[in-house]
Amino acid sequence: MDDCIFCKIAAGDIPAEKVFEDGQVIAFRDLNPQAPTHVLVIPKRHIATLNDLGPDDEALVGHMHAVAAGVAKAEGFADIGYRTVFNCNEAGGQTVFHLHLHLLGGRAMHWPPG
Ligand code: DGP
Repeated sequence: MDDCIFCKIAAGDIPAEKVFEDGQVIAFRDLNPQAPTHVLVIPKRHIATLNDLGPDDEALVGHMHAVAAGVAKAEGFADIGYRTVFNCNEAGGQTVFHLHLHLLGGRAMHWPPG
């Protein structure tokens, strides 16, 4: 998508601090971190929201979680704990309409979330 900021990050047209990349996904640090570690895991292929997943995307979503768990381990907080979040559409707090999994770690999380 020409006007998608995360597609531009995936293409390398906009810089981001990448922490992981493979053929399917990129993980990079959030511009506006909400925790000591705040990483976004995105598919390289444009998918707007969770509602736009197709039946063939289920493995991709599982892979995104596995990548987040790997980053949590690499960042040193896998055992103490962390949070992963998909925001979906406006009421869910989504502001960038390219699927992304938030990985938040390095502090205690609260429940319920705001
Ligand atoms: P959400 O509200 O779930 O759509 O989260 C979007 C996140 O994306 C938000 O935490 C800020 C982050 N973000 C927006 N633009 C950029 C950018 O250009 N670079 C990086 N690294 N993060 C961005």
